[in-house]
Amino acid sequence: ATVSLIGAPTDVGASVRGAGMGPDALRVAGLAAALQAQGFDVIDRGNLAGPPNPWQQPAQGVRHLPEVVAWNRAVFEAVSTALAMNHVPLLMGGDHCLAIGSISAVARQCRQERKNLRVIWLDAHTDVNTETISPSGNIHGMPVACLLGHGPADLVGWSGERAAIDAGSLDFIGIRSVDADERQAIKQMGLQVFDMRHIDEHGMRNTMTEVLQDVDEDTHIHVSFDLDCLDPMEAPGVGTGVRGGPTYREMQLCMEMIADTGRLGSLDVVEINPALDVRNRTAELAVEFIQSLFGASTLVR
Ligand code: DIR
Ligand code: MN
Ligand code: MN
Ligand code: MN
Repeated sequence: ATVSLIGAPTDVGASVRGAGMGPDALRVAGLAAALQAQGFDVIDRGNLAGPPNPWQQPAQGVRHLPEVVAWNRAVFEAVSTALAMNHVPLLMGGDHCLAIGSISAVARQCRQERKNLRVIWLDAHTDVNTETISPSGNIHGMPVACLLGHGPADLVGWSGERAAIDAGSLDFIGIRSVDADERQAIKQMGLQVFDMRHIDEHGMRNTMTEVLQDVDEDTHIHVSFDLDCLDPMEAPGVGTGVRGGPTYREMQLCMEMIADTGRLGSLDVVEINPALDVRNRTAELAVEFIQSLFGASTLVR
C-alpha cells in the first residue's frame, strides 16, 4: 500500500501558537522512513499552503474563520486526491480544525465507494463545541460538531451531505475534558464517549473490543489522533494538555487493535506543538504509535 503524507502547517484553529510546526517535527522524527521500514511506499507530498495566523480575537463566536476555511479547503483537496489514487492519506497537522477537511473528503469518498465509514477520535477533548456554545471560539474545539452538521455554516456540508458522518459511526477514546455545554451536545447527538473513567474501569482491551465490534470488510476506519489524548507526562508537546490520559502501553494496545482489523484507511495526526515539546519527544512518540497503527508488532513484521 502507498501512504501519502500531507503536511498542513498551521495553528489557525488553536488557542496556543506552535502546532504549525507539527509536520516538520514528524519528518524530523523519521515518519517516512519508519513506514518504509514496514514495507509501505511513502510519498511525502510536502506542505500545503494557506494563510498566516492573524492572531485575532473571536468574531461571532469563532476565531479566524476565513483562515480555517482556506486551510481546510486545501486539506480537503489533498486528501481527496490521495484517496482517488487509492493511497492512505496521512494528514500531518497542524491543529485539529483540519479534521473537518480531511474527514469530509473521506466521507465523500466512502459514500461513492459504498463503504461504511467509522471514525475513531483519540483525544482528551470531544471537540463538539459550536460557535454558539464554545467558551474559547477556537475552531480546533469544533471539528466534530462541524462534521455532524452543526458548526459555522462555512464549515458544514463539504462531504455533499449536511452531516459528513452520523453520531453512531464515531467513537471517542481518552476523553477527560468536556466543556459545560458540550455535555448537552453529546447527549442530544447521542455520541459514544469512552472517557477515561470507562478505560479505568473496563481497560483498553474491552473498550477497543466494543469500539471495533461491528467493523466488517466494507468498513473504512479513519483515526483522528490528537496527541493531547496521551498523558502529558508522555506527550508534553501539546497546547492544551490535560493530565490523566492513557499510558504508553494502553495507547499502544489501542493502536494495535485497530491495526488488527486491517481496515485503517486514513489518519490525522494533529496538535503536536514543537514549541512546547522536549527534544521532539512528542513527535517521536507519535511515530511509534503510527507504526503500531500500521501494523508493526514486536514479534511479527
Ligand atoms: C476546549 C479545548 N474544549 C475548546 N479543546 C481542545 O476550546 O473548545 N481540543 N483543545 O483539542
Ligand atoms: Mn482535538
Ligand atoms: Mn484535544
Ligand atoms: Mn459506536
